[in-house]
Amino acid sequence: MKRLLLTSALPYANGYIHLGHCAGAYLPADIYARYSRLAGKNVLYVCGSDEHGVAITIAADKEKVTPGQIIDKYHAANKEAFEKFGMSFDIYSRTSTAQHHRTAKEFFADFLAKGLLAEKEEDQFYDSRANMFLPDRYVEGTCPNCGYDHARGDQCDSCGAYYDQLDLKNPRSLVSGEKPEVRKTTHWYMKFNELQPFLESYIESHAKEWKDNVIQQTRSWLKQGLAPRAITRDLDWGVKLDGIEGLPADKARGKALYVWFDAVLGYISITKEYTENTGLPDSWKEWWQSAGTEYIAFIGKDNIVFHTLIFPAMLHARGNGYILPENVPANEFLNLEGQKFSKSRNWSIDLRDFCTDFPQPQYTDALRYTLAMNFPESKDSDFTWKDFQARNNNELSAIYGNFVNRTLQFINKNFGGSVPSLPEKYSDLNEKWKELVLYFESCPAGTDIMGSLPNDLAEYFNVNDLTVIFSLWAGNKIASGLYSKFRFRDAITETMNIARAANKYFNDEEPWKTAKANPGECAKTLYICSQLVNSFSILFAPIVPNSSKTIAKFLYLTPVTGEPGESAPQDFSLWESSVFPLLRENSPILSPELLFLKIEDDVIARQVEKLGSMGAEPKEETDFIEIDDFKKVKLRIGKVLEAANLPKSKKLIKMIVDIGTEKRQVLAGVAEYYKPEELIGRSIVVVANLKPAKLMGAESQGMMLAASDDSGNLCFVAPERDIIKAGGEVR
Ligand code: B3M
Ligand code: ZN
Repeated sequence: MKRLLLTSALPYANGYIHLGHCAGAYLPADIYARYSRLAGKNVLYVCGSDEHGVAITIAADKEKVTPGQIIDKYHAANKEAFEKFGMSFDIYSRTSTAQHHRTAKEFFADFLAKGLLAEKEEDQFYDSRANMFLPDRYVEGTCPNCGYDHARGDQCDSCGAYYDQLDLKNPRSLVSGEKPEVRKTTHWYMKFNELQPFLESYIESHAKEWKDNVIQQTRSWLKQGLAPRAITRDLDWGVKLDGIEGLPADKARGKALYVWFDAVLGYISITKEYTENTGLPDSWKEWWQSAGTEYIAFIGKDNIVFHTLIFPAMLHARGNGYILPENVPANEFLNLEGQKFSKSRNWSIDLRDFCTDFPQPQYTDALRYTLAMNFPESKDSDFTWKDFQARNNNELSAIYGNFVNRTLQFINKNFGGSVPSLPEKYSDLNEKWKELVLYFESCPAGTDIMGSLPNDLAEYFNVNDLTVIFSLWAGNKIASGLYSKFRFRDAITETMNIARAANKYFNDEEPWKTAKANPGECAKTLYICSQLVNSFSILFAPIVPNSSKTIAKFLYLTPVTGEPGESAPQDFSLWESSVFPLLRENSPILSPELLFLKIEDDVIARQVEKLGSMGAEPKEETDFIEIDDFKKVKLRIGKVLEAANLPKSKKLIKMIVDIGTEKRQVLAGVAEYYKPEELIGRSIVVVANLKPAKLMGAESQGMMLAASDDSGNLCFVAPERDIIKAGGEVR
């Protein structure tokens, strides 16, 4: 049986998980894991907390505790919240374990021995009071471009300029407040450039199946060309470099691995922990080093290149038969009531707060369903409380819950609380049902399925029976196909459509009439309905597992919801078998309670009120300006005549630009995104009336417009057609 290895991005243990995280990398993976287990796959679903890097140390500074306290607090809280949310991890561990540190160091040592790491000396700010080098997020000062006084170490939040840390004016250490000195430090750079050809063919070999957003972003990185990247930091927190073979102790002192280098290896170290726990310590290799395993990495869009390029490069460079992700189905971002999630503005819903306010499992299900129906699969999407209410009341409750409830109520009232026994006429209904499904299976695409139905089946079933069994069979199949393409929203819509068909069946059969007029027919109807209820407990399990457990209780069955350790026979697809009748005649049925209670308006209103209650800032768009304000900025088309890297700067490119009336020297912080040669001859939009500024000793007589996003992409803004001469006005 094929093994399926699933991972979700390891969340930083520096804050609480919110619904945006859930919709990005966690719930899709859980739904997929549950679906795959139900479909008979041998699944291992691995996750854990990412506990290193400045994300952790900054949180510790802010809360005035140690990094160790930060990770313990948030690891425990997030683990618990995930459990309540029904995440079916096989293991949820963390990166602070000895196993993890060992694993990460092994990779580093291996790359060092293979000559894949280059040692480089560079200048960096050093806080002599705090005795530490200052990573970019730990310094602030005056922007060398616009003069903004709280610019970060490598980037100005006010004007967007990128610069070298050392160009910052009046630098201040955020640790001690002192002016840092400049010291030399050594770092190890991984030669990702040497792996470019391999990565190109890896990515292109998957270009057809992978999602568009994932392929586009990855290709654009490859197009820029991969550069060597520093994989170490001067940091007192993380995987330390001590005790690594081939690395002298004095060089290792004070250094830790860059968090991304160790974090992705967490997937492997946590798998090792899992197999150790099961008593087969070596069997992690079956998951990571065997062609019989398919590996899927679930993430949010801000983590794409780390999973499509960096991690695959590391796995490939390590050799040893390590497998690579077969797919990286990254989601876009979920917004909340039309705005970005923001903890500082209290514009967020933390999972643990949700679980406190809605402790009953049916609401967890309603949240899972609502998030899933709004997954940002191909573009950013939105969660609103109103939608949550509507999805619960109008879909889960009114369609799915209603069908389950009316069926089981009816059986309790009219059939003494057990699956109706079939009358003589329908004694072979199970056989005929199977024949019918086999017939559906045998029809080539495009067949008029009902029109060419064999006579015996057409006479045996009435048109309502045929329609509902067909809906079950087709919905099951279509949903499977959609799940395997990671199209969860559509898969779930299909599933709900089967429940819609089931309600229609109940209505059309009018069992309340046949109960007296034709009891045999009534028994058949409710027999079929009870089979559907049971099948729904399987088909809805990946999405709303708690409801499936409740149905199992009504039917006196052991619940099977795609969780680890459930005793399903290996290689048996319960999912596929759910198109057949599985419940036996006369098996007992409990008098049901409602699966989903309606959610009232006041409950929703209270939640909406909570949002932003700690002083939300106005939305970005509401900060209007007058047209005359805009006109103050003179935008012109500039043609790049010359371009060269500015000596001693990693980020700046110096260009001579023709803006029609004159030639200007313009500096732009884009060296990480463009090669100078690429820019010569291009038309780019220039701010022509910006005061000249000095950057690294050179004068910049203008600014070029560029666009950037949260994923680290940046590109120039250029006219859509190259027909405008230099000097052309942009309005
Ligand atoms: N912790 C970043 C994040 O939480 C990072 C992911 C690591 S995946 C190996 O978005
Ligand atoms: Zn600035």
